[in-house]
Amino acid sequence: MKLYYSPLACSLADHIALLEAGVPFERESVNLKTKRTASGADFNAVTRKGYVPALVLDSGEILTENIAVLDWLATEYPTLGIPGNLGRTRVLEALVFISTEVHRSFKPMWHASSETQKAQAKATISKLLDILSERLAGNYLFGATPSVADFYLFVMLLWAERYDVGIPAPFVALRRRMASRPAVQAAMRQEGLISLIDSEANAHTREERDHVTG
Ligand SMILES: N[C@@H](CCC(=O)N[C@@H](CS)C(=O)NCC(=O)O)C(=O)O
Repeated sequence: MKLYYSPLACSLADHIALLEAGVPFERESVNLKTKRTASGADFNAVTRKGYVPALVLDSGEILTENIAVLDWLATEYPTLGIPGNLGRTRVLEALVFISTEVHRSFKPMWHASSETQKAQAKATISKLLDILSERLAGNYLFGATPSVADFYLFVMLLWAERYDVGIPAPFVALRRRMASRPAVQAAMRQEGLISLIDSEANAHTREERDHVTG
């Protein structure tokens, strides 16, 4: 398996998922402006869509679209999903909300937009994250362990921090919790992003220690 990704792009969710699953995979970064991969290949030849994530399966088939890639990963490696009757549907429901509502709402932040449009986008994202936080069922969206939906959400929470978007308090805690996970730290290190979460991960470790010893 090979993941095409770009640092801090939505493909970080898939990168984390692969590391959480503990499966062997290759990865190659893509310059999204030039559409060249790190080895100099033409990324448009991998997928004409020209965007990440793209996951090349061992069969040679190529999966694109984050919802589909994350759903495939959770089906293939069930620890990345949630069990039960409606388990897969609930994860899909969250993935679709994160992709088509939250992710899409960030677009004015990196396209030429007025300050008013950016302020409107921030208010929309805060409201959407607020709605999503209402379904938090434990330490993570669906309970005690994270699913692929949490990995995608985590990327949105990193973007929120970068663009100064207000997020609900439970998601500040979730971002910290995620930042302290070894797979998340490994993915961030591999993408050259570890400095973004150093303080969060340390804060979480401090909280845990104070909780245990306090
Ligand atoms: N519909 C795609 C969109 C993915 C997407 O927006 N990828 C961004 C990074 S987060 C990208 O590669 N943008 C570069 C481009 O579109 O040229 C999906 O949901 O996977």
